[in-house]
Amino acid sequence: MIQDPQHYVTGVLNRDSLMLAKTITLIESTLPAHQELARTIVDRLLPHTGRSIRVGITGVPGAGKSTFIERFGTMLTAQGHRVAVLAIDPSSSRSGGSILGDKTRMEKLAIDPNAFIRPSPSGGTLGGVGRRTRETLLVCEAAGYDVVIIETMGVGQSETTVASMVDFFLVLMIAGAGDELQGMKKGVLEVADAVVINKADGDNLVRAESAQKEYQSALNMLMPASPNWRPPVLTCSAREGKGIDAIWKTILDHRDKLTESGDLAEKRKAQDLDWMNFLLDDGLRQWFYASPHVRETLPRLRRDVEEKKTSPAAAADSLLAFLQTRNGK
Ligand SMILES: Nc1nc2c(ncn2[C@@H]2O[C@H](COP(=O)(O)OP(=O)(O)OP(=O)(O)O)[C@@H](O)[C@H]2O)c(=O)[nH]1
Ligand SMILES: [Mg+2]
Repeated sequence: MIQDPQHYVTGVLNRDSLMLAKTITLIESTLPAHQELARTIVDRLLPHTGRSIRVGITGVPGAGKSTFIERFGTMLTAQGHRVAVLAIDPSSSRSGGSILGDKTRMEKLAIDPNAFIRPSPSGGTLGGVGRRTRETLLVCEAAGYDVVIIETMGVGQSETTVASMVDFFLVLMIAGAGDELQGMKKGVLEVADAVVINKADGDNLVRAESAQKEYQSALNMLMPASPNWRPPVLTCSAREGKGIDAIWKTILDHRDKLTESGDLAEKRKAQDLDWMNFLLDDGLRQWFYASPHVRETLPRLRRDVEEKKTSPAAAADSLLAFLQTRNGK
């Protein structure tokens, strides 16, 4: 393992994909020495970041994310773009080894010299996933990828994590999915910049079009995040390659409108501040619970509350007050 951060920085800026991959490995490492090295590298690359279109894609398993990204990505590289695909909890974590499956579903993109595909390990806390993915996104931008796609499965909480780091959040749906999907929809629709009904082909075309109408009226009832953008509902067939170009046009249209209005710059600023706040909260909490006094006192206080020797509020106050007198002076 090379220790000199500049070695990685130069490699990434020279668009050396091996050095890019090595840098991401450092970012993903749990070893403190690697994390420190990664932080220095990311800091030095920071002036070279921010110039990509950041697109988040979510959808339930089987919605067609991989098939869609293959079509979408190859269309973009054919137009001269350089595309990075980062996948949070890819199928590999469920079925143990379908990175191979994904590579076959993205077979053209996987060997495209202008594309970079990186499944990222999904383990650990949501904060950990957020950090790794954010830093990987920045490093990809420094390596000259001008479209960065972050894919996540539409289950659990990772979709809000992804929505909080992209410019455009696309929700891929299919017509006639079961109750499970209905559950996911609500929260996720609120952060969608567009909803796309995939598999609008063959026997499914009519159902996809009626789903489009349903989703559009559901979306119309929500308060848009920006007065300058009303999230549209589109249909596509990733398998047949239909409607893919219209989705890209929508993303560009969104970018133009929000750049002009200043909303995009504001959105990115707010995302950075939110992330800093999250890190502060997270750091404070970790520091608090790791302090010897808290570790020593907390079990006793818990018992006292259980046995009604003290009230929950008094127990919490006594611990917080202790830290105040100790560190507030
Ligand atoms: N008819 C039709 N089938 C599609 C389309 N897109 C994807 N499929 C099929 O749907 C299945 C799932 O597609 P994937 O691309 O693997 O879906 P995914 O969302 O990546 O799934 P996970 O990785 O498991 O979350 C595959 O059998 C695809 O061939 C489409 O536009 N039309
Ligand atoms: Mg997939």
